[in-house]
Amino acid sequence: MEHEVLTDLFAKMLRIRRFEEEAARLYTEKKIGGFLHLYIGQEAVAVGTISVLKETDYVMTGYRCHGHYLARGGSSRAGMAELLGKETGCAKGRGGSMHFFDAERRFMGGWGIVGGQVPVAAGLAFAEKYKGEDNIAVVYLGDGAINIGSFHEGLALAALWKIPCVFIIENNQFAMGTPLERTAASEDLSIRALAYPMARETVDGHDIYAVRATMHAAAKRAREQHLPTLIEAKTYRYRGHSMSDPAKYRTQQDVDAWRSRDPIKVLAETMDSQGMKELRLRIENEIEEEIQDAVRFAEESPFPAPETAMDYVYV
Ligand SMILES: Cc1ncc(C[n+]2csc(CCOP(=O)(O)OP(=O)(O)O)c2C)c(N)n1
Repeated sequence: MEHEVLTDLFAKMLRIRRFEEEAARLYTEKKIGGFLHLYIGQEAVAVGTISVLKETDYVMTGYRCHGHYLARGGSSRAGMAELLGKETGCAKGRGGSMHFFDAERRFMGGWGIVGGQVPVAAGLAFAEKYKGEDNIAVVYLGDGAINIGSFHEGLALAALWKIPCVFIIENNQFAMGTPLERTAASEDLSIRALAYPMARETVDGHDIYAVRATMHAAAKRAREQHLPTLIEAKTYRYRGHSMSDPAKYRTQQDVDAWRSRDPIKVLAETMDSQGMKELRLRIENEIEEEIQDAVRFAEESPFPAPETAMDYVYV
């Protein structure tokens, strides 16, 4: 892989990791209200897939959305401010952790209802095809979303109407505290694509090279042939479902096994072995400064004024 690409992927994954580690700290200091679902461990999926998209493609995801927002180029400052409910946040402090949004970057959220984002993304893809644009829509969902009606509605229409949509199941092995084997009869989640039918792929979500190659093929299929793809990326969240989950339903050995192949650690080692250690250390410092700046910015920003509570409410 070219040095420039390697450096970019490393920086983007590290940005997400450090952003969320700081978010966890601020949460325990009670500076963030509501829920906080961390993406830590899954970074290679968002960064790898989004890295092959065009700026005009659409991206949508569920409530575990900080990683996708940052991978899409969302600002650390506006993301951190959103977590703290500040006016300067990417959703003007109205959305919080689960509802990051950045229309300029075509990042359409942050969606709290499990699977609800799937047909909405299919609609975005349909609109692009209808208008004759060559943009595609990419939507992320958890393994817990594949038994929800809206998942099947989205896929059925995408196959029927031949729309440029890529559906990515981030199989992090658990839906809250429920392991996958208690909710799905097959370990292979991509077979769900066969019913509609549409192309399907399974990829190691810790291997950013494989993730990029898989996404590249799916994006090309969508862009050039208007055909959807269902991708299952096998991954793992190192933290609990949300900050309030002590994750007692799994062993430390399981977590350590995934951590031993940590995608950020792997890329750091690759950079070092290719004579890029100095550059890696410089990037680590830059990311650290960026995240500390984002925390300061968020803490110093004002809360939305009470009289603006009804702004941006359509009905
Ligand atoms: C329709 C709906 N049902 C239930 C919930 C409550 N809920 C929130 S997260 C979650 C688990 C989803 O797990 P998964 O889709 O695997 O995503 P992950 O948290 O692993 O990223 C559930 C059941 C919800 N938000 N929406």
